[in-house]
Amino acid sequence: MIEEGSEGRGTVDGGQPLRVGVVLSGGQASGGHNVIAGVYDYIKSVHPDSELLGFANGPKGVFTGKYYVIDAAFINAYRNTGGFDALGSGRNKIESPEEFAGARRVCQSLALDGLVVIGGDDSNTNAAVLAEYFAANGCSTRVIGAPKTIDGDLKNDYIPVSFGFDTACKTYSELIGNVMLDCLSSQKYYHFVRLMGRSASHIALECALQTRPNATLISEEVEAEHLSLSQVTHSLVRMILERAKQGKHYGVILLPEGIIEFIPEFQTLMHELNDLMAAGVANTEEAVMRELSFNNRAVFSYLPANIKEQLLLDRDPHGNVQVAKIETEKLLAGTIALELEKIRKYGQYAGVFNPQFHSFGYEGRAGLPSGFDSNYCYSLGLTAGHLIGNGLTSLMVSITGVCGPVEDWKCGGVPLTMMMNMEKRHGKFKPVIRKALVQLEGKPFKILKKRRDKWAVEDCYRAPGPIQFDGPCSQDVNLTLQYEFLP
Ligand code: FBP
Repeated sequence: MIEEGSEGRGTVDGGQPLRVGVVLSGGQASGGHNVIAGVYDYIKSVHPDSELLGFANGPKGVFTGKYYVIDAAFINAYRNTGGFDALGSGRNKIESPEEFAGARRVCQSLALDGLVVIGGDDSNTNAAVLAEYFAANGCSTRVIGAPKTIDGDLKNDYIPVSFGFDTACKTYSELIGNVMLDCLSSQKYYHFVRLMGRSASHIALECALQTRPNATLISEEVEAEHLSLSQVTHSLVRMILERAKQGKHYGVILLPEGIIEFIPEFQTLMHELNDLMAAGVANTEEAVMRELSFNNRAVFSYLPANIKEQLLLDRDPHGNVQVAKIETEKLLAGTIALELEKIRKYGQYAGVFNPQFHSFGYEGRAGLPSGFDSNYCYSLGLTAGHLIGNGLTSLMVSITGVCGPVEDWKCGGVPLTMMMNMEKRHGKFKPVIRKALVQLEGKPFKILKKRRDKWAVEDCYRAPGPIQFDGPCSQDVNLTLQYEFLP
């Protein structure tokens, strides 16, 4: 429990001890422990009496005052490890007036000079609101965000990448490469691999560039071209027929978990479902069927029972649909099988379509951080410490130049409010940090587009193998960053 204490001392870099809190927020991402280690090393370098407190189990730990004191033995046991198990994480947010007041009381009582929120877009949105609240209510605790999420969608001109993306993509690419070699050996299955990434398709795109599958669906392209489920199905069926002509009844297809929200008919349906659930309509099939508009009811009623159930799962505390639980790969394989059977009746297909399903998500969020994520996270922590030590608040740590040697990286902070736009959450428009989706004009997608026709029919599979922690490849950054930032 918290002890009563004085106000934050407002120390700046200059030799006085600092008291800082850290909190891990949202989904796990490899490297989080190194952020904490960076903050620890920084504040101890300022003064040996500086203290680091780690709030337990996400933002709830902040307003309830549940924390650990982080000493050298504690942090040394977690340096360069994956997971968020040092403190635990949580998707809870600081939302109600009581929770804001609780957070202020805790931070003031602990005399915190700063609070480092290690989180994604939603957690950093929360950090921005908290920083404003503290400033407006006489609390001198500075709030600094560190960009975390495997999804890779927290990026902009100042934030080249969120931590965890590099490790997650390398982990999934190893698994996909293994599946590809298995597929090529037996030549009897179509493997559907659903990859994590709530909205943006950065993970699917990076894994495709790494492994060269026969097909990759990119949600942003599906949305831009208004492709319906039936059009997406037809494009995959064309690829399957083309391969069948060569006697190939196998292949590997990647899809991002968020794709369902980008297919126009589902987008409209899910928006209405979100609004209904925010308005208190029960999340049962009967209840929503009574309330849905005509077109959405038609789409919903034709869905298989498992997909209906998955679409009705509770939204997360930030109002997001839990796409990680929706088995879109099974929906797609079902529509493909139906289409192939129709074509078979016309005598134009005599193949066998045997789908196998994989969903790679949680296994990529807590592995040992890649060389890049280890260095990046440690630098994020050191920089967060510096920003707090220099009296700054409401910033996200910004490190640029990350494709070059670490010695040349440029470290600083960027205002959290600069990254915000209005989005509908729980049925209401709110300011939130803008998600960075895959840019269809960007180099990574253009490279995929240029190469994918060849990959569709030929077997150009690449199995990159496990993450390297030593040797010449250990510091390689992912291809997305390389294509975006290197000539
Ligand atoms: P963050 O944005 O909090 O980093 O989480 C991202 C993510 O891993 C998504 O890719 C995935 O859809 C979601 O978390 C899964 O959430 P949960 O861990 O609550 O099942």
